[in-house]
Amino acid sequence: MFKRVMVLFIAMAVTASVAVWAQGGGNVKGTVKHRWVEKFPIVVFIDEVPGKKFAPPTKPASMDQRGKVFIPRVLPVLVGTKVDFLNNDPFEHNVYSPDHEKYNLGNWKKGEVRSYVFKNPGVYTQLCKMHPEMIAYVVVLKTPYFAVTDKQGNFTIKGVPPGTYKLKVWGERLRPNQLEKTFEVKVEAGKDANVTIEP
Ligand SMILES: [Cu+2]
Repeated sequence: MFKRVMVLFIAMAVTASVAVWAQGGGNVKGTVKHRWVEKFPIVVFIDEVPGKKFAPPTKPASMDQRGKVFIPRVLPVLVGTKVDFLNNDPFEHNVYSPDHEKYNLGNWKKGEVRSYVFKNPGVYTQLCKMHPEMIAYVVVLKTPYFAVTDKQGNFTIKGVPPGTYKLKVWGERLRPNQLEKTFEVKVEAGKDANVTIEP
């Protein structure tokens, strides 16, 4: 009887760990400590997984415009992702970026959508010619392993394959030397790797 229970236990344990592995790894969880994090969200991301390229999502990401505000203010996407720019204000908006290859999507009214496919990694500032106070950022990354901080600076990057990685951060209030810093994290299947990041 005891033996049979043990066998059953071992079988259950093996099944559980295989199931965890099949789900694709662990989570990177933590907090970014920065004085401006409440107002200005920070992107935490795995910069590179050597030898791996990732297919962009088939579903577009989106950035809205409401009350003369881009929502979200900071939008991280995997390189190759299409972003739909919406307008939910009862007046026209424009979206352009002065960065990298530069673009201007024109002006459009409520309910219409203009899209852009981000083919190069980097940070693209989003501006509106009509409302100079409007600003947002599309952060184009090389891996799909990224997250944005909440008002307390907390973040979770889900489903990271087991391994050791270098995390990086991007935020509009971070200085160039802070953007260069890397933070090592070891991910194990089915577990949370906890990190505290002080850029
Ligand atoms: Cu506008």
